[in-house]
Amino acid sequence: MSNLKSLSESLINGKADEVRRLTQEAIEARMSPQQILNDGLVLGMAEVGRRFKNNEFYVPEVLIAARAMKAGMEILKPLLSDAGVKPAAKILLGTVKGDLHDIGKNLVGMMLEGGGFEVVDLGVDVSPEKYIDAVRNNEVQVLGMSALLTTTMVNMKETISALKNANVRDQVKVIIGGAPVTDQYATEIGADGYAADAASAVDLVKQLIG
Ligand code: B1M
Repeated sequence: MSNLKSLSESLINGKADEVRRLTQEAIEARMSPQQILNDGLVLGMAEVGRRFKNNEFYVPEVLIAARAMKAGMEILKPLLSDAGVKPAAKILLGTVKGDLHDIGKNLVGMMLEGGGFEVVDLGVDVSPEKYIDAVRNNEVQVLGMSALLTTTMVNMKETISALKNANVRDQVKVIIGGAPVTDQYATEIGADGYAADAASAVDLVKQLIG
């Protein structure tokens, strides 16, 4: 157990090499990949999320911790699929049409992966048509849109209308976020939820897929 505590702590401190080494050690000690994921990596990432929410951590610390998480996940991923461990849900993520800001979206993606979800990242400048194709071609439970510009947040509404017209709106829960976006806007455009930051996005997804 103490090994997994060290693993969590190394992740929180963004020490990718340590995370890699301790993940390998935990595997060699015959711990299950799921236990290493949940009690080591995910636990550490949850603490990173908590600190970020409380302004104890800022964007650079979160990105460094997320990189350390990825280092551990690279080793665990093949073992998890061998063990048949399914991600809690699959989530589509993108920055809406006309918008090239992706730092926040990437952070949200990393935190979601840290929370045990599978993320399909569509990138930036994602048109409604691209979202629709992705919903049709992937078995996803949640569709997440990010926007940083007041001029592009309207494309969230456009996307939701397009999803309805394509008869795929009911297949996914839609969540939105980004600096100019609000809870009220989410309600107004018929999204299922809004998250103010990456850690809240993880909580929101957990709540929505119950
Ligand atoms: Co731009 N930019 N930018 N920019 N840029 C802003 C957003 C701006 C507020 C700066 C300003 O004027 N003060 C302003 C928007 C004004 C407005 O619309 N109200 C602005 C502008 C005007 C522009 C251009 C139009 C500038 C120009 O060319 N004249 C242009 C537009 C390009 C385009 O998109 N078409 C532009 C370009 C750029 C760069 C390319 C230079 C660069 C982006 C690089 C990149 O992303 N790869 C950039 C940057 C870096 C910024 C600022 C400085 C920082 C944004 C950022 O990354 N924040 C920004 C000013 C600012 O915010 N201080 C600004 C850090 C990030 C972690 O936070 O993205 O808010 P954020 O994400 C948070 C939450 O919002 C939330 O969680 C994240 C983590 O906590 N969240 C979600 C985000 N998405 C979510 C999705 C969810 C849930 C939560 O669910 C799906």
